[in-house]
Amino acid sequence: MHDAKQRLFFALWPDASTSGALATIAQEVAVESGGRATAPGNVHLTLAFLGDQPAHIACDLSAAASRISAPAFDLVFDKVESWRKTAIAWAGVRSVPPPLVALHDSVARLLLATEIEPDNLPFAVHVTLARRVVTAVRRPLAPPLTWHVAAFALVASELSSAGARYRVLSSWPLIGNA
Ligand code: 2AM
Repeated sequence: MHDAKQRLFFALWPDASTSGALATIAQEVAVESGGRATAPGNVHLTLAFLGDQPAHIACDLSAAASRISAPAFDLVFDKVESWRKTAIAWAGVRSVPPPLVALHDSVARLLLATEIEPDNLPFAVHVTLARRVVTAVRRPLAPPLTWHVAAFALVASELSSAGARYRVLSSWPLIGNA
């Protein structure tokens, strides 16, 4: 039987208020850098990019991800920078909270157990704000933006003529979430 492919990634997906705040910053940074702002509903932080996978894999991944037990944490975005190679501008954190590293490690172990090879790039904690930037950006984000991370998600990237649209397939709460 034909098994369609899905382009999948694990991500931290912001709540509506954080998403709105990041989208506003994305608009400012797009103007500043000459890039194109990330669409407001697409703002996220990638934990692991899985690429094209057979559609049935999402079920296996969801079952495995539901067994991850990790604490909630705060992410304080306090800088905006850009990468020349990929021409993206992004929001980042000076201090990476240990629970984020632990969650990333748990997801990496899950992928190993599922025999999926994510890309081997080191985990660079960033939220993409704008693409195709032409002017470099490197400045503090003032005031900083605090995102209370209360869940992580499995997301599908769907390409259309209007660009990529991300759809949360499942999400799992982190412990200690009020
Ligand atoms: P980003 O995290 O820098 O924005 C879905 O494509 C998400 O996975 C995007 O957020 C994207 O970049 C991230 N990603 C990581 N590695 C990728 C790759 N090799 N190809 C496409 N997207 C990738």
